Order: sequence, then structure tokens, then C-alpha cells
Amino acid sequence: PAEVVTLGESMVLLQPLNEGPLAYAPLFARSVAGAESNVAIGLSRLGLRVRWISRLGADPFGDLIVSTLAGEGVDISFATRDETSPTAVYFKEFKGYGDPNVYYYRRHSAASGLKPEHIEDRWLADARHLHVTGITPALSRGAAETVREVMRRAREKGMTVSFDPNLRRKLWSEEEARETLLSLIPLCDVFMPGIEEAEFLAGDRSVEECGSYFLGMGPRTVVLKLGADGAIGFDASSTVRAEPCRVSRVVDTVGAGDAFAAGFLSSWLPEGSSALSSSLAKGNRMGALATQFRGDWEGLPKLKELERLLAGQRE
Ligand code: KDG
Repeated sequence: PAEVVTLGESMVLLQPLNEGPLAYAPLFARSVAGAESNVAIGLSRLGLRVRWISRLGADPFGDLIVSTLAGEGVDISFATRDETSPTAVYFKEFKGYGDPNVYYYRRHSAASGLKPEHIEDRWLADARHLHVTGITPALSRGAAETVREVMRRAREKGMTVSFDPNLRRKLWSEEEARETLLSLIPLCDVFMPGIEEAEFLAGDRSVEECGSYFLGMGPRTVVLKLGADGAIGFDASSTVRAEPCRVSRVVDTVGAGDAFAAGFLSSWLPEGSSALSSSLAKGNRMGALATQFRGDWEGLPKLKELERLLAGQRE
């Protein structure tokens, strides 16, 4: 049985070996990525039992995603293969500064065909937490309704739900994104936007005002990820600021938010809001680690390593 369930699209990721314009990149390293499966891998490495649900093409790239996630100990029993639509692909372009550019090849992918009628009771069986993001709702109307319905059913079963809006502007219009993401916030217990996403959704508000604005929509915990400035958590009784983990060089920021989510949830799930401060610290540590490696999740630690790092020991 799974403790945590997550649902969303994963893609094959192709990363150029060199920095510079993608048009002139001759060689690529192949990996697998997707916000929800990144969180699944992060949690699995920290010792939680995680189930990942999606649709994949009945193609070699679908095979690669299945074997990668299974190899990471993630339960993929309900990842369906679609005979008519492909597994999605995306490319990163490293500029040598700032966030990499990303190029998606995911229109009409298998996962964009997710529909509420695909949902099975077994998906949530025995689980106590659901993690979803705002990427899958951007793929298609059916995918958006699937995410909304899964959130609703999880809450009905008494599970807790975390939601990372993960705004991806390339995938939909601002209006559609704002309306859909705002409408999903009341269906979650933990809302975890980055600072830019919070501003996009809450308008002209300070960090503190964003916290109370989102709490007012229903979640009992709100976590604002401030990137290099750490994170800040809000619940009914407290506001907790967590200092960032300093890193000497940032190699790849993509996946840092997912690593944060895995770190945060790994302690929030067993301990609840009494552990807000230590959950934020774990989130920050995991997020910082993710920026140290190319690839979204390759650098994520196992539990022992994370504990050692949190205790301040290097090796
Ligand atoms: O959070 C990391 C994701 O952005 C990356 O893995 C790709 O899922 C992805 C997306 O849609 O951007």
C-alpha cells in the first residue's frame, strides 16, 4: 500500500552536454522528469511508499519512464499505456546563468488524454496523502478535471492533499492559469507556491499578506518558497521563516521546487503542523541539493544522507 499518491505527466528529458544555444547542441544526456514524479522519487528515497499515476505512450520512452520510476521504488501499477498517443519529451537549454530554458514536445501526449472517467478507486486505496501540481491541469481540460476530481475524492476519503501551483506559462494563457489554479486551492491542505506564483495568484500583496490570503481560501498550511532566500510557512497559529541553505554554485534550478516539496512533506506528513519549522528546513535542504546537479532529481539524497546533512556533517 502507498502512503502518498501523486498524479501527473512525466516526460523523457534530453539535456545538452554543453551550455549554449540548443540549436548547436550536438550531444544530449537522457533522463526522465515531471514535477509529480520528481516528488515521488524524492519521497521514495526518503523512505516513504509512493504511488505515481499517469498515462504513457506504448512506446520506448514510456518503457524508460516505467523502468526509471520502478527502479526508484515508486509504485507504477496504475500507470496506463496508451496505444495511440506518445510519451512526451522535453529539452533543457543551459545558458550558464539563471533558470534553464525549457522546450516541450507534449501536445496530444498520452498524459494530456487523462480524463475523470479514468479514475479508479484503487488509485487512492490505503493512501493518506495526495500530492498534485498545476502542471497537469494545464495539459487539457480533461487533465484539469481529472486533477480536480482526484483532489475532491482524496478529501472525501479523509486524505490530506498538497498542491504546488507550478505555473508553466508556456502551457496556457495567464487568464486560464489564474482561474484554474485559484479554483484548486480550496481543495488542498498544504499550498506551496513559489514567490512569483504567489504574486501571480494573489496580486499586489506582501509576502505576509499572501500567506493570510491563501490561508483564507481553505488550506491549513501555506508554504511560500523564496528560492535563494529560503521559505516561509504560515498556519492558523504561526508564521515561520526558514533560512536558506547556501550553495556555492547553482547548476540547474529545475526540480528544486519538487525537491523542496518532497523534503517538506517527508516531515509534515508524519508530524503535522507542529513540525512546520523542521519541515521547512528539510524542504530548503532538499531544494538546495537539487540545484547542484543537472537533471531534476538525480542528486536527491536517501534518508540517512539527508539526516547527516541536516546535522551539519559533510561526509
Ligand atoms: O518542476 C520540474 C518540472 O518543471 C520538470 O520536470 C518538467 O514537469 C515538468 C514541466 O511540465 O515543466
